[in-house]
Amino acid sequence: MKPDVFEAPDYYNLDDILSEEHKLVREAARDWVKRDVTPIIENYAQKAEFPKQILSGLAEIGAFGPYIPEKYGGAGLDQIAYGLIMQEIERGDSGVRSTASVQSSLVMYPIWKYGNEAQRQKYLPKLASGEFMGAFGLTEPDHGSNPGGMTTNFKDMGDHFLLNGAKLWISNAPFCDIAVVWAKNEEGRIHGLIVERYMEGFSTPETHNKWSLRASSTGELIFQDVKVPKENILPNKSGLGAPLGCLDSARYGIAWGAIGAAMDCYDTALRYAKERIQFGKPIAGFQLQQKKLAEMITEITKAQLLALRLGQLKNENKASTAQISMAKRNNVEMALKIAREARQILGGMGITGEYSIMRHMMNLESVVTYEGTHDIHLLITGLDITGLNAFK
Ligand code: TGC
Ligand code: FAD
Repeated sequence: MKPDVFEAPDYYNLDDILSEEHKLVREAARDWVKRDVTPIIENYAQKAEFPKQILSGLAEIGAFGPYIPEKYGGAGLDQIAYGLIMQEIERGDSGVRSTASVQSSLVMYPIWKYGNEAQRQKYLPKLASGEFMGAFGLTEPDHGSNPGGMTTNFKDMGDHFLLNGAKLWISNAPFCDIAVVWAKNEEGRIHGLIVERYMEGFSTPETHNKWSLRASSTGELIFQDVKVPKENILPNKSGLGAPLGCLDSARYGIAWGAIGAAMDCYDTALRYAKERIQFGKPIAGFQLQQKKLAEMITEITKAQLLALRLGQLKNENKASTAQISMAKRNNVEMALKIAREARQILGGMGITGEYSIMRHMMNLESVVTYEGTHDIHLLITGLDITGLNAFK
């Protein structure tokens, strides 16, 4: 792969709005990605393997629990800093950002928000340091967009719960130490349970043959009469709103992360177009290539503004689910379109692993589907503005 000479575009001088802390956090993440991620990630993607050696680095830049209070080992940062970290990591690879998103927003967040103090003390510091890795089990083979239909269930056996069922498409599953698993009790009410790797009857087979997120480890969570101690239930929230609340936090991070992937594609294409000579001049001098590049920077700038404003709303606890959906949907589609256009600017070179664009493009095909598909987010906006539910 080519040396990492990335320069981040900031067409509307958004840095002027960021605090010194935001910029410091971002620079630390950016430097780490340049040093420890981009030199190795293509090779790991080709091998379809998650680079476990980067876990300690992710913890050091605050990617595990950026907004979780410091007393639990988190970085205690605000939502904009969280977004900037996700942006920088996804600039390197969406799969690496996935690992951080799941750990922070889908595992640490529910333990912090819905867990009791003993659970917070037991798990959060270890998750923040990367000593424990977590997975989030919501999706099932027959229930993806419609998680409320889940069939994974647990029975109260007096001194423990007995958990049965299966989850599919679970990031980090093959190497997780713990999983936050959503399952129905005998009354059909959804609860979160913390399942630990050592529990008998719990297995996590890896999902192979992915063309996307190849440097991220994806698998199943299978529960066959797993005895879960009663103290492992998350006591402070139940119902479908509990997992969906975690998704709000993760989707917000993705809205920022996708900008990182788009920036990397744009920066690569711009540099290539200025250097590549055809018909006696740089291809950047042809109007058709300028149209692509000008539209890319316009869309990146709009996405940056959307994410930044959403971050301000999140900091004030005012961001609605529908506002988050709009940003996730818009920014991921923006990144996917930019990856496709940037790939064309590189001509044949664009399909090789010499450049990051094709990997970003393939990764974004998962990002546009997970955490709520492109269609589902459109319907969330549709419901919000019309008051009419088009899901069912
Ligand atoms: P619906 O009837 O609308 O809602 C059920 C209850 O939940 C409440 N609620 C929310 N609460 C908190 N936050 C939200 N975002 C919420 N959205 C809804 C709602 O008020 C209601 O509460 P109550 O008290 O009245 O019961 O539910 P529905 O069954 O009609 O489904 C709605 C729908 C389709 C929008 C939702 O289920 C959905 O978002 N589906 C998409 C599923 C999804 O996003 N799965 C992601 C799995 S995790 C993942 O992909 C990780 S990828 C790895 C990585 O991040 O990198
Ligand atoms: P389906 O729900 O079957 O949807 C198929 C198509 O139908 C989509 O185009 C969808 O938009 C459309 N559709 C569905 N319902 C409607 C409707 N009402 N109206 C109109 N169109 C509709 N899940 C987890 O729980 N944890 C994870 O860590 C996790 N990681 C993932 C990692 C990867 C790489 C991938 C690919 C997925 C991951 N997921 C995870 C699962 C992900 O959230 C689901 O794939 C996603 O929610 C969509 O579910 P599905 O794949 O079952 O598609």
